[in-house]
Amino acid sequence: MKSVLTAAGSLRRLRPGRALRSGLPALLPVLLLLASACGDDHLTRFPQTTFAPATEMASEQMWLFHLTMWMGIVVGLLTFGLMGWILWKFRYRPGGPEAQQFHGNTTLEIAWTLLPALIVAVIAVFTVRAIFITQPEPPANALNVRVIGKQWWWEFQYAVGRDTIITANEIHVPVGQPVQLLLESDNVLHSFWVPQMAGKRDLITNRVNRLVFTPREPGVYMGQCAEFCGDSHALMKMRLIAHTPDGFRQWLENEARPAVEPTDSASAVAVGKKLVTQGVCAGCHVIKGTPMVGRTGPVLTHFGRRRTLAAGIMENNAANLHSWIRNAPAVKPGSKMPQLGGDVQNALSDEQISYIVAYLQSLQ
Ligand code: HEC
Ligand SMILES: [Cu+2]
Repeated sequence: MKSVLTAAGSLRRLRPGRALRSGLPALLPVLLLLASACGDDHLTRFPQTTFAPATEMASEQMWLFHLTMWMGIVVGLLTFGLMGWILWKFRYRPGGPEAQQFHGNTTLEIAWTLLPALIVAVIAVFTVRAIFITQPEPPANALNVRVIGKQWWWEFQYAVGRDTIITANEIHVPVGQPVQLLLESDNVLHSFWVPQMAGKRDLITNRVNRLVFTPREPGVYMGQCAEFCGDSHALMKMRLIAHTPDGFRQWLENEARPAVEPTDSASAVAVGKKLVTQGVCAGCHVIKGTPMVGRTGPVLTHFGRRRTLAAGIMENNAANLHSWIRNAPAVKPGSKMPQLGGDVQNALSDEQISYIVAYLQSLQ
C-alpha cells in the first residue's frame, strides 16, 4: 500500500507537464508492479524511512514531526494567503482610491506576539515529552548490546554468561524485549541510526551513550552512520534484524559456537581455510576456533551467515566477496583492509581468492 501511495505522490508531482500527463497510461504497469510488491520482503517496502515507525520511540518522534510540520503548513498558508490577498486588494490602480493610512494597531500587535508564543509553547510541551521518551531508564530485562563504531563498519558485542559474542554490521535483536545499546567509539565520532527504531545517537570516544528501544515486529531494518567520519562515511551502513524470541535464541546459540571445520581436508574450503588462518588475514581478523587473533577488522566466525558485505554496501555473494578480497579500497575508498590481489607484492592469485571465498561462505 505504501508503495502505491509513493507512486501516487510522484504522479501528482509530474502533473504540470502535458507530455507527462499523456504518458500516464504507460506508467500503469509500473504502478501494478509496485502494488504487487506489497506482500514482499519488508525491506523492499520500507528501504530506510522514518515514516514507518517500528518502536514506541520512533512513533513518538514521527508524531512530533507531523505536529510541527502541520502547524508550519497552517501558519504558512495563513501568512502567505493573507499577504497575497492584501497585495491583490490594495494593488495600484490608476485613479483608484488610496487605502486608509494609519500608524500602529495595538490589537494586532498583541495578537501576533501572543499567537506565535502559544504555538511555540505547544511544540515545546510535546518536544519535552518526546525527549523524556527517548531517555528511558534501562528496564531490568533489557538486552544489552555493545556497539562500537569503526572506520567504516560496526562491531556488535553480546555478553552471554562469561562469553562475549562478537559480530559485525548486522545487529540481531529479539522483538518484545527492550534493547539497550551501549554506544562507543575508539576512533572518531559516529552516529547510530536505524530510523524505524529510533532517532540518531552519537558514538563518542571516552564515553558510553545509551539508546533504549523495543522492536515490535520481526523484520530487517536499514540503518547507517549519521555522523561524518571520513572517506567512506557514506558506505557505513548496517542492517538491524529483529527476530522472534525463539529465532533470536537460535541465532545467539549458533553465534556462540566456534567456526565450522571443513569436512573434507582436500576440498576448496580446506585450502581456503589454510590460506585465511595462516595467511595475511590472520593479522587483522578473528575466526573463533582458529589461531587468528587480529582485531583490526570484523570478526568473521560466522561470516557466511551475513546477508551483506563490508558494512551493508553489497550482497554477500561469491562475486562480491571475490572483488572485495582482491581490492577492498577499490570497493570502499580509504578502506583499512588493503588490496590483496592483482598487481601488489605477494598478491593472492584469483584461484587462491576463490578458495578463500569458498571457506568464508562455509562459515555458517
Ligand atoms: C590490514 C588489516 C586487514 C587484512 C590484512 C585483511 N583485512 Fe579483511 N577487513 C579489514 C577491515 C578493517 C575490514 C572492514 C572494512 C570496512 O568495511 O570498512 C575488513 C573487512 C573484511 C570483510 C567483510 C566483513 C564484513 O562483516 O562485511 C571480509 C569478508 C574480510 N575482511 C576478509 C578478509 C580476508 C579473507 C583477508 C585475507 C585474505 C583479509 N580480510 C585481510 C582489515 C583487514
Ligand atoms: Cu560515519
